[in-house]
Amino acid sequence: MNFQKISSSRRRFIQGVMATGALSAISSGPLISRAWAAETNPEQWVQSGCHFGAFEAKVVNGEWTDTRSFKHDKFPCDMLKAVREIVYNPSRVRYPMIRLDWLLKREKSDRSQRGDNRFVRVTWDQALDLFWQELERVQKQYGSSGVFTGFADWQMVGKLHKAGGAIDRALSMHGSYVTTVGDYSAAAAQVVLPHVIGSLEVYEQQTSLPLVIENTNIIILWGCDPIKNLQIEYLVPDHEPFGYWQQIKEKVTQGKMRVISIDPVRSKTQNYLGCEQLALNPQTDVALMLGLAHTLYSEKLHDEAFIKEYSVGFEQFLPYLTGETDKQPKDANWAEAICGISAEEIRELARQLVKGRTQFMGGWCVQRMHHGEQYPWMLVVLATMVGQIGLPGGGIGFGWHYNGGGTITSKGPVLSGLGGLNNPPKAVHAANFRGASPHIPVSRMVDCLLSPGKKLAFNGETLTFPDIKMAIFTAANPFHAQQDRNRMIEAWKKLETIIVLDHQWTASCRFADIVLPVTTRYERNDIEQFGTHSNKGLLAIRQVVKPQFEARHDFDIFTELCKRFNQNETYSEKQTEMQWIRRLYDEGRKQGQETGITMPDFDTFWNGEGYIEYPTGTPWVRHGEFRESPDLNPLGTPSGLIEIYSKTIAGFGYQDCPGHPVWLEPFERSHTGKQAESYPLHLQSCHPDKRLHSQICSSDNYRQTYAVNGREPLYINPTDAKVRGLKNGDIARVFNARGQVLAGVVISEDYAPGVIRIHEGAWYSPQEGGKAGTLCTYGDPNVLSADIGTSQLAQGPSAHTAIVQVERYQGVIPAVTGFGGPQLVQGTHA
Ligand SMILES: Nc1nc2c(c(=O)[nH]1)N[C@H]1C(S)=C(S)[C@@H](COP(=O)(O)OP(=O)(O)OC[C@H]3O[C@@H](n4cnc5c(=O)[nH]c(N)nc54)[C@H](O)[C@@H]3O)O[C@H]1N2
Ligand SMILES: Nc1nc2c(c(=O)[nH]1)N[C@H]1C(S)=C(S)[C@@H](COP(=O)(O)OP(=O)(O)OC[C@H]3O[C@@H](n4cnc5c(=O)[nH]c(N)nc54)[C@H](O)[C@@H]3O)O[C@H]1N2
Ligand SMILES: [Mo]
Repeated sequence: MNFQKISSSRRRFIQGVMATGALSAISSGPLISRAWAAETNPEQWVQSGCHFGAFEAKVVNGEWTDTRSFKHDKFPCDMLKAVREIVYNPSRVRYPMIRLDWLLKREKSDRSQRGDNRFVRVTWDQALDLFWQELERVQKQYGSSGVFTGFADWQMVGKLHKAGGAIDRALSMHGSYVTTVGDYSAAAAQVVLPHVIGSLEVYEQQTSLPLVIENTNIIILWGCDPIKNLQIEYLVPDHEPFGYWQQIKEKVTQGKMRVISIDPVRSKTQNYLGCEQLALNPQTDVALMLGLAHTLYSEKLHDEAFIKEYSVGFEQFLPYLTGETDKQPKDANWAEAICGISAEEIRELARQLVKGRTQFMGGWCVQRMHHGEQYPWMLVVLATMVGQIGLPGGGIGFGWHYNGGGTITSKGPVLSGLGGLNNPPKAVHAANFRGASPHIPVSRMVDCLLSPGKKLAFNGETLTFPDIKMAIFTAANPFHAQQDRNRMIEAWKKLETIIVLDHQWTASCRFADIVLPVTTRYERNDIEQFGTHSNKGLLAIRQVVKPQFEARHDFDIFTELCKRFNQNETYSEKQTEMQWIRRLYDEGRKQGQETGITMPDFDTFWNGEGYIEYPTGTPWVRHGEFRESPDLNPLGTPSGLIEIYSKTIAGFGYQDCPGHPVWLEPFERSHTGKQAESYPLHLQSCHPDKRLHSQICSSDNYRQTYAVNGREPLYINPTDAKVRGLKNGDIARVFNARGQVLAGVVISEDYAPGVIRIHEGAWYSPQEGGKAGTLCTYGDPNVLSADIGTSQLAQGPSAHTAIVQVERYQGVIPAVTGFGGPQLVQGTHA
């Protein structure tokens, strides 16, 4: 591959032409950072960090040439190989761009042209004038309900350069706007678990892994793949959990601990640990859990004393479990018919659960399904019946695969970051939502666009969908994240104006009207925690290379936008980038002093090693305080106890989410479920081993390390492949009534018959840009997923309720369309 050579020489050429084009509103300040010194220093290693870990970049004459992992990271992640390419790849957003027809006709543009990728390059001033004029027009014409900001939060790391903080701070000085509640990650669990166990659970620290290693006899990984998913964190990972998982692996090998993965697929974690598996049918977890609960109850193995002291509502749940209410006992035989695990295995597992110390580790994929609320709720009920919640190495947690769950949290200060203003000025436009809801559940966005004014039940509220006319996306790629691409393409036509801020030319950019180029993390200075839950230390994140092309920091873009309504100085507080970083550091240092933690002064930190490690904390047990004293440390539920039956939820009267957990058929299911005949395969769209969602998919060289024939891999069982005449490396067409994609076949015994996988985040690459129903040439699984809320309770995404058919692709194989920049149209300025 010599693309690197080509692109880097082209880059130098363009940089030469644009010598002063990349001016940012914030200068580097009076401090000379190592990164700025790079200009004069012909060769050096610069420390930086990202969601994949901390690292050092080799910079030669201002160009990033090599990457090595951070010396304090003992388990560096492979994806670091892809980060350099994020700066230098053909899909980089280079200049402010406006969609051709929008530039000519603004809000009256032909919206069916969205996706054809024809754009005109404009100056920053033109682009920001248009952005501001649109905000003004929409606020005046439609009020607050006309403007929507959706960001899914996977902005780059850094306390200062937070894309979400940057947009909120600016837009809230201009007016109000429709926002989102919940996220794609754990929407169902986030809504149901506070009713059941009093907190979100998903984003919280877990029992310290050393206590698990010491005390646990059986770990149940319930749809949970920590070895794959712990590679990335929301902040900079320290990858400490991998050391603990290595110890767990040793115990498994020595037969001193059992780990059972309940998963239709042999996960990366299972393969790493060499552990056991129960390969249940997809989407049938609640049936299996009920079978386990029924066995515990009928064999009198459940912990009656624990249930009595720490929970409410077992008596309301029991008649359902025993079949008193519906003549159907939810026993192991009943469960077998649904989940495919033999009744004997179910009974045996139930007995094992109470033999020693059992730690349930619940992942999130199973709640990203239709009726996704039932799985976390029923898992809490099962753990309650086992009776070990709050014991070291026992009980339940839903965050073991995320943000370094199970590390020991340090005693160090947690630095704040860019946020709202303390005393914000009066907004230019007063809030006026015209009777509509100011927020919508994030994955209901397309429903909202298609049916403004419609009512939506959500967690006991009734929301009215606002009539959104203008959407602004920053640090989000809705053309990856959102389900049912073809329905979404139609819904997008309802929007008069779409603005996207990104550094990669994603499908969301192709479907936008105004695209603004932002800098990557590696073109900014910042500070960030090393370890999200562990907060192990503090890391200087230094600028590796200067902003490329005309990219600007999110912060600077919004400072400039605020200039249009005279609030730029309020916005920036007249602080430069380095002044901000110093301020955030000094606040943390002060916080540290109050708790006896000594940190060097800022200059020593920044100009020195740029890394400090905090004193370690002490091991901790999740729900331990509650178990010790439920009266003094009640849960956040109405009763203060675990709610097996929730009066609150029962009171909402939702048929699709009654007062205690139940087995409910999803709207479609493989393995003898509904509609399995026409589309017999279950499609998993799990989180990728080699990406963070859609991020780094545009790193061309790295993508080639996993792509098959240039397409996203489709993992399939040998039997399913054979009956379809598929071989490794073939290009297959995957389809259902919602859409069709091409993908590259990988035959693997890891996949159970009837279960296939295409990882989420594969870039949407329409054969005919903008046309609903067209073939996706690369393999975006959200062309095939359904856009239906989990239930009236949480209205979360049901991405993993998807069945499909696969066939060998016949005919001329089309080129992949999704990568690279826009098609430049010249000289058509309105
Ligand atoms: N490498 C990497 N790590 C990541 C991310 C990433 O993009 N890349 N994203 C991060 C984010 S934002 C999130 S939200 C989390 C996501 O965390 P999760 O949603 O927990 O992760 P997934 O990998 O999608 O799925 C976990 C496991 O669920 C299993 N599973 C699928 N269907 C079923 C089923 O019907 N029953 C059972 N029992 N198991 C099933 C899958 O086979 C898989 O092994 O990961 C985080 N970590
Ligand atoms: N089928 C299916 N779909 C899913 C899921 C699934 O399991 N299956 N999982 C869902 C989950 S859990 C999640 S969290 C979502 C993730 O959905 P998203 O958060 O939309 O996914 P990302 O690919 O991380 O998109 C982030 C975008 O922000 C850009 N970006 C990064 N840093 C910055 C920055 O500092 N400034 C600006 N302006 N832009 C930046 C990146 O280049 C990228 O294009 O996807 C969801 N979609
Ligand atoms: Mo997520």
